[in-house]
Amino acid sequence: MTVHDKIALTADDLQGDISRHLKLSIGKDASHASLHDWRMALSLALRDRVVEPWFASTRKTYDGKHKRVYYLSMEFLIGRLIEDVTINLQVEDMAVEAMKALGQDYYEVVKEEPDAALGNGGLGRLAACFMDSLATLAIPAYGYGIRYEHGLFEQHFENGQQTETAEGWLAQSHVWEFERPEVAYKIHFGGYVSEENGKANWNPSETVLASAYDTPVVGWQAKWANTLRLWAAKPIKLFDLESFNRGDYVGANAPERLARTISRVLYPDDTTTEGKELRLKQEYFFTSASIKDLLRRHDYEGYDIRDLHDHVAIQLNDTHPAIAGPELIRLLVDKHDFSFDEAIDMARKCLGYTNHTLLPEALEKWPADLFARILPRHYRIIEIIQDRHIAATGSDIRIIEHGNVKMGELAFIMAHSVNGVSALHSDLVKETVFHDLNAAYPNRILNQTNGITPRRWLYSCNPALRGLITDTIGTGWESDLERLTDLNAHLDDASFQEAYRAAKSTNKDRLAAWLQERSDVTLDTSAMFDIQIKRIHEYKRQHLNILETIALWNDIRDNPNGNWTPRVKIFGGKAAPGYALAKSIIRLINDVAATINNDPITREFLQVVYPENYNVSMAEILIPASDLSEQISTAGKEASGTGNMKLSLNGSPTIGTLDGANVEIREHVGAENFFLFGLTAAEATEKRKDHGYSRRAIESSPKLSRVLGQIAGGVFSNGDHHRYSDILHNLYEHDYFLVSCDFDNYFAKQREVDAVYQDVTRWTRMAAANTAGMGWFSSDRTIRGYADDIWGAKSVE
Ligand code: HBZ
Repeated sequence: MTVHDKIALTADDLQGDISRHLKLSIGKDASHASLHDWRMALSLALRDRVVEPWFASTRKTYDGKHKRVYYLSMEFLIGRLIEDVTINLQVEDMAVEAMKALGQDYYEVVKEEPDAALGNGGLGRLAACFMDSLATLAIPAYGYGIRYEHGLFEQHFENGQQTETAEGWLAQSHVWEFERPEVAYKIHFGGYVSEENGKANWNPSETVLASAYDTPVVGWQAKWANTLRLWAAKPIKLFDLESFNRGDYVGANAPERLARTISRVLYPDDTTTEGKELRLKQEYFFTSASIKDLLRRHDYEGYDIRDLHDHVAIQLNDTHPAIAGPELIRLLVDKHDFSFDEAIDMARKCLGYTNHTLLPEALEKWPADLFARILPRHYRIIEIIQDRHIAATGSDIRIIEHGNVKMGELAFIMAHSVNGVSALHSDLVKETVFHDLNAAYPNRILNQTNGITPRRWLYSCNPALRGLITDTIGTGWESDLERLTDLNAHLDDASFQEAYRAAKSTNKDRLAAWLQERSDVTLDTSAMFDIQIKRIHEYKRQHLNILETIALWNDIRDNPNGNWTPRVKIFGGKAAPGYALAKSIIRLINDVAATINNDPITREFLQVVYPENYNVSMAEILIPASDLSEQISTAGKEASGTGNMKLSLNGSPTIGTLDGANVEIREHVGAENFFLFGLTAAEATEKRKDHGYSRRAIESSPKLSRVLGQIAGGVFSNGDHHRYSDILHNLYEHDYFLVSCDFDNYFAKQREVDAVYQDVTRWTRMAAANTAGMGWFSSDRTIRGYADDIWGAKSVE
């Protein structure tokens, strides 16, 4: 049976469904329908086809009594859904045909869909890739998160500086979801705890409703579908009629406003903690609703609460849902007569915790008094967890310390398994942040190197390369990505190489056309497209890249007749609104772009572009068009990276440090196909002990000294000597991220890149070897690892 038989679909059917939805669901006549209306109609017609596999999966899980995975994440960065669904259902051609018959361009309609940007970066996108793989592998699973009214802010540049405006994806109806008004839980905050008949009784001061919205997530070829259940906060009482009748119309709406605030905005907070009360409430809100929901399902299916761990695996995506431990214990003790020891033991059997960062400032901590005020019962439970932990292990690691509740320690102690997200990161987790807890609980830490879904990050975003791969090695690689190694036999084949280059140039043309239309910027598509796309952060070192760009510009100006390799440096990414230094880096990039792009001497060799508002949809255009992938973080600081995987898979060799998953990428694609530079993690740690290292490194590098002198001299800031004093001061006096120490090495490696790029055959071989070597980085492999090593969950065949 083909996937089309299974979902009973032909292009005619689809066309009929679209017309029917346009008329009956949207209430529009074809002659008056807008692009938006057509999108709604197409989406609804596609959604119809997801429902059958979705129901079938639910039934099979229920009938087979299969264990379910619950993936708790503050973020799901899913992006657009139309193509995701047409591709998983394998109906893209049909959709194109059906829309054409209706006088519409499918691709225009696709572009009209706003991104569901319910995440900041890697962590949120990883959750979305995991949902795709869980469905593809037919592992019964729920993703649980928050239905933010406003996703990640929109980024604009004003005079080169980042400004932010609210994102509004829910301003129009989100047709992919099903509202579940009957699935709602009361979530409490504040108040006090009393004792009744020896039982604790929480008397909260504030209560909101968590109301469920379900989006089906269909896997490859519609074999299986799971649910993404997002919680929206609503008031328990919609409206204060008493106030209204008194004429207090604003006051009448207060209950609604207060409750809604909880699911109003995504914290625009990549890697630094935000010590806000509202954020703690958000975390408890969605975690509590999710735990209550899975307990209700367990009970509904007639299972004994004492067997919970046989049916339920809960994964914590970072510490944001770490309150799951105390919440589950609370419900087991206060509502189900478990003893504390029994409840702690049960919670631990159900919970796994994934760590995504070593940066101390990113490990969540809450002021103990705030925590105790908002969650008084949980605070007491955490004290008990801590006591039992100390009694059982003799460890002197505490969860509550120096007036803070430390969520990393809580998550670690409450989970049966703690994992890092790349081999290097997991080793560093053992050696650094959780050194002592690792000693207290040996073997608890393991590694699951991140992965990416090849359906979205190759098949969907790169039709040109998809076609070549299938022509060369046949189908099947989409769900068995390691089959890409079959490409190795063709790497030196001239016709394969030519076709590989043709695919890349199609993608570069597509990017150039997009940029021309969007920002009236013209790209030289014969130049190397050198791309750095990720959140802006000191440790990711976009400033290293832009400093190198300035040094290259200097060299070209000094010798305009040299044999230069034309490059377009492309940046994409947002800075957290409160992160001043990251914002300065953005401004510097834009200032440098303005200067360099207007230099007639260097223009044909060097261009810098930075399209505003980088998001998933933009990544889908940039990644396939990339020639060179910049993965230049300070070694030891990037937990894994996943953009590095997407770029390499799409035929873009990496220039990078031995950091995060770069280490494993290099092993898989071959050291000869990777441009390595920079200090190692161990060398970086040593270097920091070497007092005055940055100033010395700068003074011993004529190129870097010249560049920093130009910035200080106002070359890129209209003579303003102070605009970048924050960056300069940091580099000279502190430079924790070792930009100065890695600069010369990076510059030299870039010149090696230039030379290799001119050797077209060699470069093509390298690029294709990257594609061929990246099969292991499919998130299908990652999810199998979690299922086997952590969840004890099985694929339903
Ligand atoms: O998680 C990222 C890591 O930096 C990256 O190396 C890794 O590949 C990826 C997936 O494992 N971490 C994040 O994206 N973190 C956040 O976005 C974040 C969001 C809110 C916070 C803290 C971190 O409060």
